[in-house]
Amino acid sequence: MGKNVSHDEFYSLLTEFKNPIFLCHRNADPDAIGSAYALREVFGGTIGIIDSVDRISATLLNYLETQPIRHTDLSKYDITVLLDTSTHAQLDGIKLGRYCLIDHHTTNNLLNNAEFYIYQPTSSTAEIIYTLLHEAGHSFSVEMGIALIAGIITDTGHFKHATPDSMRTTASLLEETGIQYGEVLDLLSSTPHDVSMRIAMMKTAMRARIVRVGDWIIATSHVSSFNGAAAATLVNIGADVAFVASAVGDNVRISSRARRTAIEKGVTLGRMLDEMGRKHGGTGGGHDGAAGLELKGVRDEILSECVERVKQILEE
Ligand SMILES: [Mn+2]
Repeated sequence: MGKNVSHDEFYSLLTEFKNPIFLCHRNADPDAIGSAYALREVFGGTIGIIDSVDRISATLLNYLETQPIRHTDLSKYDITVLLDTSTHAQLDGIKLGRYCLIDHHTTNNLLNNAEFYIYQPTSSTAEIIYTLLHEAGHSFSVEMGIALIAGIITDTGHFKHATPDSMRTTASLLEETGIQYGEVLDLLSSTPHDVSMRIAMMKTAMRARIVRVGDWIIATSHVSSFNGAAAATLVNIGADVAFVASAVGDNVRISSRARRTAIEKGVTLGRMLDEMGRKHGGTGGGHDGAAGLELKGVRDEILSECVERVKQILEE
C-alpha cells in the first residue's frame, strides 16, 4: 500500500535518492514536462518520456534547451518519480521498479504500488510542484517559472477550468521570477500547427455526428490522430460534450471534452471514462472536462455508450 505523504515528507524522502528519473506519461504534455523540469532543476537526475511529447511540450523543451530520455530502462535509476500520470496505459506497459508519484487526476490507479505519493485534486500537477518547492524554501528560475506556468495554462485550458489556487500559483510565479505573462503566451502560441493536424480538425468536423438533448449538443467523431485536439475543436465550434475516437493498434482510444456548463450539470468525464474502462477491461480517466479512454471494442458501440451516459445526465 502506497504511503500518502505531506509535501515536506515527499521532499525529504526524495532527497535520499541520488539518481532519480522524473518520468512523464505517454505523449507528455507541458504539465508533465514542466513538472519534471522544475524537479530536475532542484534534485538533479533525468527527465524520462515514454514515447513522444505533444506539440506544445516540444516547443517548451526547445526553449528550456532540455532533451528528455526516451524508451528508458528504469532499473538504471534508484527511484522513478511518476508525474501527472494516473493509469498503467499511460506508461505503455513500461516495467516500473521503485517509484513514487505526484498527480492531480480525478482517479489514479498507480497509488497502491507507489512507495510514497502526493495525490491532490488540483487543476494541474505544476501547482503541486510549486507548493512542494516553495514550502521547502526554493526560489524559481525564469525557466522553472515558464515551465510550471505553461503546465498550468495548458491543464486549465487557458484558465477556463482554473481555480483560485491555479491563479494564485501563477501570480506567485510571475511575481517571484519577473516573467511577463505574455511571454509564456507567446511561447505557447509560437507552436506551429502542422498541416496534418489542421486537416485532422477539419475531418473531425466533417464526420461529426450530432445528438441534441434539449438545448445541449453532444458530438462524436473519429480521426486517425490528434483526437484530444479534435475533441476540443468540436467543443470550440459548438458542442457541449464531444467524444473523438482513434484506432491505436487493436484498441480504440477516445478523447473527450466538456464545456463548463455541462460539468456543472453533472457530466464528469474523468469518472465516467474510468468507469467505462473498468467495465470493458480497458483504462480510462482524466478530469471533469477532459478525459480519455482506451479499450478493445467496436468504435461506434463505445461512442454510443458515451453518448447514452451523457444523455442520461443531461436529461435529468
Ligand atoms: Mn496534468
